[in-house]
Amino acid sequence: MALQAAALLPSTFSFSKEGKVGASLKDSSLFGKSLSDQIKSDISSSSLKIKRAVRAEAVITATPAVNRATAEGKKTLRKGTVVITGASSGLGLATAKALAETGKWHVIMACRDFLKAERAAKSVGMTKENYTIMHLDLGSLDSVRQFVDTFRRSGRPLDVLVCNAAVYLPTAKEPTFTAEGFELSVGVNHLGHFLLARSLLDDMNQSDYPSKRLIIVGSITGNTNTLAGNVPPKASLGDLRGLAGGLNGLNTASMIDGGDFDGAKAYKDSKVCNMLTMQEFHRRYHEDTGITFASLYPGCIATTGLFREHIPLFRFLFPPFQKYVTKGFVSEEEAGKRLAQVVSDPSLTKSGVYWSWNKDSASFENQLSQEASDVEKARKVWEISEKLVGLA
Ligand code: LMG
Ligand code: NDP
Ligand code: PMR
Repeated sequence: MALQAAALLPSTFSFSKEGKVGASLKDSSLFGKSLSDQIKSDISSSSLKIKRAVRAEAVITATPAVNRATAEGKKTLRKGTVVITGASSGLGLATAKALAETGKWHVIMACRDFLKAERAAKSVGMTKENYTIMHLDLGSLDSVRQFVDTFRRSGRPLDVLVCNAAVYLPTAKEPTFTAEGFELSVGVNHLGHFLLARSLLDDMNQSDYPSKRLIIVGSITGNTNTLAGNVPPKASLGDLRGLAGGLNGLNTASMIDGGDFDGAKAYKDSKVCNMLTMQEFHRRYHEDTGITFASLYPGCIATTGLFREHIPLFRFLFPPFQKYVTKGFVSEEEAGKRLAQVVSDPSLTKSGVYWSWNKDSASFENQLSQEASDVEKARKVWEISEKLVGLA
């Protein structure tokens, strides 16, 4: 499917590839210094602005102008390109729809099931010029690498990446594994996205779009500073011994903390990794790239496919429970609008932030739990993850 999809795309390979190699993150002098030296709080915003202006100038010579002059001489923003993983259902689909219908975005739906994605896009009324489906199975690192290659060959710039796809396996008694042998929940939700985001950062850095963003979907249930995060089993990464061992369940545990397999905990742990990863990206790259790194909890979207593996009684009771008891329920449509705001709203450009929404659907910067904001743990998760996915 991926190859078929790639074959249909315009072949601007040599141009875009040259451009990308020329300005690669690794090659850039901006990235010459040690990455662990990135945490600097005392940089004045004016020096940042100058840096960005210089960079923007450098990029504009290599890529098409971001603003197109209209007849009246007014500048309009070109259409942005956003990649959304898991856009074939639930939050991802609702976000794809919300962005596509503004006419300001071309959505790359990065999905493991091509036909399901096509049907989903049609079912919500998305029109052909506003989306492209590209194959991505986050449970296979080869597939992630192939996706990156297919995307590059499309010749499109990358302006925003949304890491949204996830699996939740609350009833599984035994762990299942990705192609590389990582426990599936952490393998798909965290490690697949980690490789994807790291690989595409370079591409995003070269885009001339004025507000580039990397968004990772987090959750309240990974945050133990909330009631929802205290429903057992609670997230906890421990000393990361299972992750360091590769989560293969053979010579090492399948759980990050080294404990026995628990599907609900594995999911919550993976969300903690997502939120830690977003902050580590921020610390390492925000200052030099100007890219916004953010995560969010869009509300409890109790009707999505996320709960497909749960028992029928749970699926029946969960939506009314969230609607009438916790009042944390949001519809897929509302949640999609929230994530679309994080993608494109001019007021949500702050980096390193975890967004949530209040009862009136107004966004606010929320507090992460102690573990989900642990700087040292974020660095360790990053370093172990880059070894596991073959980046270090
Ligand atoms: C694990 O169970 C599962 O084992 C795992 O597979 C995975 O799903 C994981 O986090 C996900 O959860 C943990 C367990 C917590 O959660 C439960 O599902 C227990 C629900 C027990 C609720 C008691 C209410 C009894 C009412 C009967 C009707 C069914 C209602 C179902 C509600 C839908 C599901 C949310 O188990 C515990 O350890 C128990 C401790 C829980 C306490 C929390 C305390 C708070 C109190 C508050 C109020 C709410 C009342 C709920 C009433 C709901 C009525 C619709
Ligand atoms: P859905 O199950 O509806 O959507 C998940 C998407 O991920 C699907 O498109 C699914 O594809 C895709 N996916 C699963 N595995 C893979 C894989 N190996 N490779 C590529 N794509 C894959 O769930 P939601 O919309 O609820 O979840 C979206 C995000 O929102 C998740 O990150 C979740 O953690 C988060 N979230 C959800 C909440 C909720 O209440 N629902 C609350 C807080 C956060 P396919 O269609 O083929 O199955
Ligand atoms: Mg939870 C008090 C508010 C609240 C909120 C906002 C959520 C969100 N939940 C809340 C409370 C409770 N939940 C309470 C009091 C209970 C015990 C009755 C409870 C139970 C519960 C279960 C069994 N909740 C769940 C489950 C799941 O299987 C879901 C889960 O943990 O998946 C990992 C879940 C969720 N509750 C939420 C949200 C957003 C979920 C979906 C999980 C996610 O995507 O993070």
